[in-house]
Amino acid sequence: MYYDASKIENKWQKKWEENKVFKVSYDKSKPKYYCLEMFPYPSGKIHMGHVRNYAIGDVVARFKKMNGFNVLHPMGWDAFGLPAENAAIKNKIHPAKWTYSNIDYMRAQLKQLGLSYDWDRELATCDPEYYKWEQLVFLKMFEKGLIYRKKSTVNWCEDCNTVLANEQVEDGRCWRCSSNVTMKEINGWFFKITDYAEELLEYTYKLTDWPEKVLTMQRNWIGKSYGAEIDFEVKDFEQKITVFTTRPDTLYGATFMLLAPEHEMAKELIKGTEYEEEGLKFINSILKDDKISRAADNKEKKGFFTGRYVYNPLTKKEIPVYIANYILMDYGTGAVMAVPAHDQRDFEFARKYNLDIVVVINPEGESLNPADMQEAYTGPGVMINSGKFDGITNEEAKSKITEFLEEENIGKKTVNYRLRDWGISRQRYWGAPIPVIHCKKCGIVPVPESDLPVRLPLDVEFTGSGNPLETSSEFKHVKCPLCGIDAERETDTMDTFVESSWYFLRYCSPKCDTDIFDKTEAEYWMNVDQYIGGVEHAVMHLLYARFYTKVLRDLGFVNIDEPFERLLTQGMVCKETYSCKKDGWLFPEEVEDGKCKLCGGEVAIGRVEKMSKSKKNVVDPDALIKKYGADTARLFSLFAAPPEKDLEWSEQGVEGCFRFLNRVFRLFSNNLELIRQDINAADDGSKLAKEILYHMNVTIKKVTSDIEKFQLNTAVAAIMELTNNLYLIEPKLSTNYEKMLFRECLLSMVKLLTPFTPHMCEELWQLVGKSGFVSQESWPAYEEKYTVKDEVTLAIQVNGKVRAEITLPRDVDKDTAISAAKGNEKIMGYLEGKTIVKEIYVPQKLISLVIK
Ligand code: OVT
Ligand code: ZN
Repeated sequence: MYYDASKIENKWQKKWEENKVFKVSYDKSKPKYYCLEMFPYPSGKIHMGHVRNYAIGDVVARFKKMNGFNVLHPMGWDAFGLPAENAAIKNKIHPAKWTYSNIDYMRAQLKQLGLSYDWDRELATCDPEYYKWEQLVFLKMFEKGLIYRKKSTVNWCEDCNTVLANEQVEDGRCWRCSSNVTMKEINGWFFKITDYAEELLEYTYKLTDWPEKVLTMQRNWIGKSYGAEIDFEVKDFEQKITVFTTRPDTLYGATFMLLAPEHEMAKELIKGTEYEEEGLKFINSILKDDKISRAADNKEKKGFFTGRYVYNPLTKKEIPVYIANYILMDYGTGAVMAVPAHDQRDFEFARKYNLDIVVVINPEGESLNPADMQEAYTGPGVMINSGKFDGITNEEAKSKITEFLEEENIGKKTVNYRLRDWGISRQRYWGAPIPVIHCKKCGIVPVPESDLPVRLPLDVEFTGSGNPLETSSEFKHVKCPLCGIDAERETDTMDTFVESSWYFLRYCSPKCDTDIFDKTEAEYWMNVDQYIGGVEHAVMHLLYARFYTKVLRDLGFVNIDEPFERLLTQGMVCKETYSCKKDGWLFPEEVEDGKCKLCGGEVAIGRVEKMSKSKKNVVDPDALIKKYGADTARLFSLFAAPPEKDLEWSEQGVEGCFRFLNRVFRLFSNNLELIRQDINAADDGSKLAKEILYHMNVTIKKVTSDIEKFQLNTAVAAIMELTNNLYLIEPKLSTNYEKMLFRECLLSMVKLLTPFTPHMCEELWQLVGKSGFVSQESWPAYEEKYTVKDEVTLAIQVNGKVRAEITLPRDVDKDTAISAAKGNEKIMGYLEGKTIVKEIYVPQKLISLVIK
């Protein structure tokens, strides 16, 4: 009998499925636990990142189930998105077909991993039965004023006649045709997430079981800042320009003003002047650049003088107005008071265009001279050159100057957020259609609820040019629901992050066809008790899901404020890379004796990097499972590193896990006779029995608390240690009582291992003659009293040197300990012919004898 992983795994996967072992249903009488892993994009095949994510989730789900919880552990598919459409263009396969065949393949892979999902709850977001509810929510949000349309700039490829997602722009060129990407203004739909900025921020302080790192990232993304809005009058011009600044303390140092090229006043100020022609050229040239590179710190600062001046409201001086590439409309008002002495980018700009630099804050005990400054001074200090505010600290000046501006009616205190509204429009086919109709007479008309879902048409061409939805006349041409004239359906689809913003709610009652979800069931299951996924979703997905949950709450669909109680962000799966000068990245099999097999050149053993196809350091889960089995794949993913840390792939590590499972299997098969009999013996006071009790209880205690703390790697290590100890104990077994405890310990060990390597554990459970599934057994209990060893090993010193060790009862008294030490054979040798002058006993540590 040997450990035949693939046979065992197929057998138990089938049995779990046949017996619906992981099916769950709403049951108010039981405590619930909702364990959720981020659902995958059906991109083709699973990768090791998935294996790790889902193995971690499975340990938690199985552990909670064995602890008596009614565990909701669902799985589904984040099925819309660009890859399906790219495949359609490249391989002439319909996105739906591509997606569903990937789902079939990946579902089979996940089943091979033995994950404890309730597959009856599986959903795919591209199913109209799913997205129709999203369309309903869209209508409700629209009605409530939470959705609006506005113009925004997108990446545009002229040749493909299409909008490009950021990831489709490679070095400023189109991924498909390599022509230059330009920026274009188009209309799109926006969710008013900014309405929730304050609440989203506030709750980051209440999510106590989220990683602090993620909370910080969310807070930075929301980016709340206090500051002031200040009006600047324009010389010889009607309109004022309002700036937002977080540094009102530096207002006296504002020596010029900068406008974003998009700012409405940029064109206004130059209209009809000698600056107009060149100015427009400048604006257009900047708008071609994407915003990220425009605002990059190392980007050259470019400006255009408008010929206009504004008055600094405090110094009353005329200061020039420039249009500048690095000013964006996204923050504040798109107009900036430039303070070169105290802002680095403004400093660089001032130096380049020879503009005044006026210091208004001196560092404590220092006096800055603009001519000598190498960079802006952005630290704290004492005010100068600031009229009546001289001499106070700049922190004080912040509020004092703001108050003054309010009194004088030239400014006001404001709160600003970095967070922008969520642009959800995609000019794409493979997404949930936005349920509105454009009518020449009535304007924007929501699709009547009774007409939902607005289904994606299937008669669409994928040429790579334009939005495929535009080519479906059946889809596009409709009658206006209000007035009946010919109208056009909206052809934008929604960002896939909309689907992933509420799938966890749909899992509560995925088949419900009368509502977005069954309210009673959602109330029972929510919140998600444990959410697990990659840290790349720390900001957008998690923020969107939190926002959408709050929106659903305010629309009366749910009664919760936050979706995810506890969050675990897992680390990356990484592996060593290889490369040579000539051929670049190499597959490990292209390397032999440190040389490249292709060119014979020297191979550089590269850094450990996140697995990726391009770096050729990928390990394919299929191959791994084929060679070692799913239990080994799972165990390695869990054992090799703590979940939140990066995991470095190691073939030896995998081998080690495989050997361990074989060792466990052998321990059972070697002792089959013993463990199959139900021994019942009374405590015979045996020492070995105590040892078994100790190891068993200590391990149960450690594994239990480790899993609760997500220290899954150390939990596995504890079980490995137990295995070693049982191997040492086994040959010493003699009394019936010892055998009984040994058997009990083995049974507990199977249970402890079940969340990690469930297939082998089911097999062992059956092997020892148990019926039913160990997956449905209850978690082993331990008794605290057995977790303290009642014997301790003490060192015996003679004249300060350790000469022997002795094992004695933990609570042994001094006299007994010392006479036991004197009676020790080795020690007796040292004592011969000498006199003891001092006897010291340090309980549980040592006995020290001083002799002469
Ligand atoms: C894998 C994790 C993900 C996520 C989950 C699903 C990868 C961690 C990064 N549908 C969305 C999604 O992310 C989720 C939705 C809720 C928004 C690697 C990558 C390298 C592994 C690799 C190997 C070979 C080739 C390529 C990569 N990661 N760690 N290691 N879907 O399908 O992408 O964060 O929690 O599982 O991922 S998903
Ligand atoms: Zn109409």
